[in-house]
Amino acid sequence: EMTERTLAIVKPDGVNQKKVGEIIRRIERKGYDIIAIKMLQADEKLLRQHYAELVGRPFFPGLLKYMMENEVVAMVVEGDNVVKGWRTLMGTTNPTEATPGTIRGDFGRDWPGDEVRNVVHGSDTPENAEREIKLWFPELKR
Ligand code: YYY
Ligand code: MG
Repeated sequence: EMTERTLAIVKPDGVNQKKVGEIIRRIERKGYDIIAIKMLQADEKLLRQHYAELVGRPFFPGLLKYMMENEVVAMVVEGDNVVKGWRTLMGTTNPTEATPGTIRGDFGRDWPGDEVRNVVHGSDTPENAEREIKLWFPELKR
């Protein structure tokens, strides 16, 4: 097994729907360790770095607006194969396709013509996880 870390974020719609506790419960039930956690208002500078590869995409302005419409809860989560495992708990990007029982399948929304509201973020590779953790938790020294 590979112990690794990932960046998990409860997005503004997760906070608005009061799903923070439910999401943390699922992380802990899976046996992962939350090694850092904070609530913060993301700003445009942070989000442009976080989503650097998506900045030119047509949906990016909507994504920015969505990610800034409330505070978010950011977490560093540690465990065996947690990068892939957290994405399994999240479900697929598009909530209408996400499997029931996943966070996005249970709590996500995708109204036609509106932006994807998919409740949570998770890093897609261990390398991106380390990059994102540095960005969101510069104060974390381990
Ligand atoms: O990693 P994940 O969040 O599942 O998807 P990404 O492809 O990295 O896109 C990040 C974020 O952008 C996604 O969670 C919603 C939004 N988005 C979108 O609104 N429309 C798309 N066609 C693709 C992504
Ligand atoms: Mg992604």
